[in-house]
Amino acid sequence: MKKLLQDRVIVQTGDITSIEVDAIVNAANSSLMGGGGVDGAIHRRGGKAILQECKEIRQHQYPEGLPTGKAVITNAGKLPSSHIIHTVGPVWHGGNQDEEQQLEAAYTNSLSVASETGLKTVAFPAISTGVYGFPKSKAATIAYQTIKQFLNSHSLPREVYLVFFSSDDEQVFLETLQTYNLE
Ligand code: AR6
Repeated sequence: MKKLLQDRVIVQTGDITSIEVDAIVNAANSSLMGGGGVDGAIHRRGGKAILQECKEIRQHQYPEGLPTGKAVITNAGKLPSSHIIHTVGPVWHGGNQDEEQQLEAAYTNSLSVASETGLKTVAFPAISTGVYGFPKSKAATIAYQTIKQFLNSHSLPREVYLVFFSSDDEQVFLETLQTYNLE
């Protein structure tokens, strides 16, 4: 575990579905109907109430699906966190299809939803770095710089947790920050 940015960013390894924060972020897909990876784990452990609210959002707000880079908030069902912020990261196609800007948007829009809802603590998984194939080191740079920029101009959320599923992934993230002198 490591704290950065005057302790407002906490980097750790673990299962994000076990974390008690105001909101955990879901690396969802546009359907908002669940899937594999962290999305599957959240819906499995959180139960039906989350899916029910996702269905309502699809019906009333996003009939075509949640566009890549956008974010919406729901209840967290049986999970220990209070809310879920669902966002859709980009699928990695090699880097020439706006993937970097879309990943940045996924982080910024998730943080904006948290801030507007008055949330103090938010936990992110490494969006797009699993099934969607975004290179981990590149994603680390974008995630950290985007969060840093947001926190510099907003008092909420007060703390952002970056939760990696393996200590190897946490290491890649921390080494990337060191390599590019981003801390
Ligand atoms: N806690 C923390 N991190 C996790 C967990 C967990 N419980 N489970 C996986 N990760 P992914 P994506 C890490 O594939 O790349 C789904 O099918 C994982 O090791 O969950 O954005 C959705 O429905 C990786 O580092 O999300 C979409 O269709 C990171 O979370 C698609 O996958 C993201 O991996 C989204 O793909």
